[in-house]
Amino acid sequence: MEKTYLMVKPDGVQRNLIGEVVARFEKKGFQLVGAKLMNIPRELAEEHYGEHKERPFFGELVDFITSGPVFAMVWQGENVIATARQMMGATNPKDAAPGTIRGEFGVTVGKNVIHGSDSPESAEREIGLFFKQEELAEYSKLINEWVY
Ligand code: RTP
Ligand code: MG
Repeated sequence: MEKTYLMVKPDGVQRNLIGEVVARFEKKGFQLVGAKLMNIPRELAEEHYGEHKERPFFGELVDFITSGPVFAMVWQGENVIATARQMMGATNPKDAAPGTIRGEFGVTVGKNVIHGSDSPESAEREIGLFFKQEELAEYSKLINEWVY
């Protein structure tokens, strides 16, 4: 089953949006397989956002993501990577469609509430950065026949 890495960013945690975000993915029909509240060490943040190392906002991005606890999660389900990105909305909340997480709860691109892996390669890499294999749960009945 496809898996993705999702994370409520420090702004979302401070604004008490963890439950709202989790509820959306649960109600959609995806399964939570790993979750933890944590502070991201600076080196991990730099590695996670390594693709943006040369961008002018890199320092700010790392400062922000390490500024308070994040809620790190792994979710699974059919097409969960792409569907989660759609449910999150565009990177900049001003362009995010109404009904999406960033469209409903964000205002600025820097504080856009949630992170989600953007490809199967990113998902595998990011899950590996944030979770050990034994931190991921397995469901004995993987398929909910009322969803699939
Ligand atoms: P994310 O990685 O956080 O899920 O967001 P994304 O794929 O939609 O966007 P990405 O291009 O990967 O950018 C990562 C995060 O960097 C911040 N950003 N700031 N100041 C700026 O112009 C700017 N551009 C991007 C955003 O918080 C974005 O989520
Ligand atoms: Mg990204």
